[in-house]
Amino acid sequence: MIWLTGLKVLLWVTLCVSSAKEEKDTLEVQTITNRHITPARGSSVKLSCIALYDFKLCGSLLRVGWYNLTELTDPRKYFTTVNETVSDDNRRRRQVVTEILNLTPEDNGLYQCQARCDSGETSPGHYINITVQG
Ligand SMILES: *[C@@H]1O[C@H](CO)[C@@H](O)[C@H](O)[C@H]1NC(C)=O
Ligand SMILES: *[C@@H]1O[C@H](CO)[C@@H](O)[C@H](O)[C@H]1NC(C)=O
Ligand SMILES: CC(=O)N[C@H]1CO[C@H](CO)[C@@H](O)[C@@H]1O
Repeated sequence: MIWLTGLKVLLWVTLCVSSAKEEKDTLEVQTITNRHITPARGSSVKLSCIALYDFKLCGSLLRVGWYNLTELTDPRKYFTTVNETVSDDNRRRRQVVTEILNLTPEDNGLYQCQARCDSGETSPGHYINITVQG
């Protein structure tokens, strides 16, 4: 029962988030990597994005990460580095680079950088299509 309640809350939050209007002032995601990349089998590739956000409006719990169907977190397969710089009083710039190691055709697919503010504001970057060669 507790789990079901949690799921309902999660769905509700997701609906609220998807209907929330994007405001560039609060949060903006820039995807650095090209839209279509064709790395060689066995090589690695870096997916890079930058979230520019207003610290006061967005909140300190901004989550930024690379996703396929789920967030890319398996440490044997994905190596992620994050760094953050402060531009002025309220503006921050967080760069997230996820390296996909030892590419195989199973890694073919669409990847997206997603950012979410503590306030519920979200901003997805454009999709990256990976097609492994060989
Ligand atoms: C942030 O991380 C990126 C990717 O690893 C790196 O190129 C950049 O130099 C880093 N910036 C700072 C300020 O450390
Ligand atoms: C990704 O690129 C490949 C090769 O160009 C293409 O066949 C495939 O349809 C693309 N996938 C998507 C989802 O756009
Ligand atoms: C490695 C991986 O999870 N690949 C999936 C990425 O997403 C596409 C759909 O866009 C799936 O078909 C892949 O299986």
